[in-house]
Amino acid sequence: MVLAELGQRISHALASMSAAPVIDEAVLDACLKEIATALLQADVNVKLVANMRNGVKKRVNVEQMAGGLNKQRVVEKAVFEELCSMLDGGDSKKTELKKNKPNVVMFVGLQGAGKTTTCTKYAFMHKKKGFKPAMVCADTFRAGAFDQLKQNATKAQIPFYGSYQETDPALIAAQGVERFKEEKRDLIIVDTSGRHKQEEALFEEMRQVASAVKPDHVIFVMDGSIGQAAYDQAKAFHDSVDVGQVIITKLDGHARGGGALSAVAATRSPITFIGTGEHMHEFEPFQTQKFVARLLGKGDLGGLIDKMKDVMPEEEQQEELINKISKGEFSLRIMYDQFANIMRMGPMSQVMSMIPGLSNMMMPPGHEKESQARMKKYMTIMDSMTDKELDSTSTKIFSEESRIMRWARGSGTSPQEVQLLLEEYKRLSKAFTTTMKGMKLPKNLKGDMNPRNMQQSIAQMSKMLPPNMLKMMGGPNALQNMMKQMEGKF
Ligand SMILES: Nc1nc2c(ncn2[C@@H]2O[C@H](COP(=O)(O)OP(=O)(O)O)[C@@H](O)[C@H]2O)c(=O)[nH]1
Ligand SMILES: [Mg+2]
Repeated sequence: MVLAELGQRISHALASMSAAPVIDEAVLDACLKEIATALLQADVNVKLVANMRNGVKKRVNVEQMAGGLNKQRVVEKAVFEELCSMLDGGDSKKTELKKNKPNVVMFVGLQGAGKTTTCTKYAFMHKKKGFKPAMVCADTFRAGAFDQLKQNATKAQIPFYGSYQETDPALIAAQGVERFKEEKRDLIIVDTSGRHKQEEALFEEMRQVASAVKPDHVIFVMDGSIGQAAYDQAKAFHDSVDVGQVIITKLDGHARGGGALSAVAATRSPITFIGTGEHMHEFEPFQTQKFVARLLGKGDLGGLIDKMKDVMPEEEQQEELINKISKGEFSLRIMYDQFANIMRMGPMSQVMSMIPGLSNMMMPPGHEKESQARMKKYMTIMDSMTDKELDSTSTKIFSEESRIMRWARGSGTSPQEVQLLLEEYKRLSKAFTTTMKGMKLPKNLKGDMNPRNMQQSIAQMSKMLPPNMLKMMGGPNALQNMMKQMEGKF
């Protein structure tokens, strides 16, 4: 069962309970039974489910409770809190990195779990926070492992270490860590190998690498969609090396909610981050309450805002940008940056799924992929332009054949495709300069988000979205409705 479905079923159970004329012991039991079944089918460990059921019953005393509405709230709250405590992996302070000392972080997990990808995301995120990360490839098992790490690290501009000849993972790991300690790197990430299944050879290797590098942190990376196997797998890794935190990957796809819950229970360690896609920025800190709220269909406005804030340029740049655009100076570079922003936000469906009430109204699948592919192509063409061309605000540059040929050649596209870019540019330029005229900056984007100005900000942000994106979200009216809904919910 996918995460969204689990959430729906729990919400359904709660809703049918509150529809009952009186909430008594029997009604509560029926509701808890439905929730328990949903959790079991979502691969949550049997024992955890039993605990959760007992936990709710302990918190809720049906006899002593007042009227119906209140009862429903009390039960809802108890379920919410029990789910949160299921995900509580103990002290999260222990997972923090120290400044000004080399932090050695070792990643473990089965093959294909997403270790190498996650190492890069983790390194990249900490680099943005001011750390000096480096990556060591201690995977000598999988052919091409070093090349993959090298490629990822290069893309993220992070130093790396590895070897094509050496076959002893512990030795490479030790050499790499030593090298980067000498180079005063303060976050040294050790990527290890995996196997397709849990086998002793892998755990022995993990013990050897761990004793060679003495990691400050061991992170267990788990594919969010592995199902009932999660508990045993997490426990097996926890028993071999000192796992202190969990990262769940592929929560963008058909991930089951239960795996996350089970991994926490098995390792008694918190989930610190989640992977929500293949790209470097598709990585977010794990927040228990948000996760559970999302699971229960309460939406995740906070997450959406964080994401928007993350991709919004700094305030001054923003001001400059708006000034330029309202004066009609919409250059290709501005268009490029806008595309990059949209790409960084991930597929629209992902953003939309965070908006309450909208999760079920997704666009037909494939739609956003298409438009992303198109944007990527346009960006490639723009990559082969000179700075002067990018900063130009005139469409005249598109009338010179030699220029068009150069861009097409440089980007591996055809002159026709360059023409399409021109059309898009003209359209966006017009749309942007008209909408932006007289627009005020969403000042409160930066400050505290209370529900009222959150709504305003989203309204204003929507104006800054390219029109095709707005269309994808259902047009201005749909957006208006959405905000009304939000007002009701928060
Ligand atoms: N959709 C999605 N794919 C992911 C995510 N994390 C990793 N992957 C993909 O999973 C595959 C295996 O990842 P890799 O990092 O090589 O796994 P490793 O064997 O554990 O090092 C690759 O195709 C990744 O692009 C994620 O969060 N979402
Ligand atoms: Mg790998």
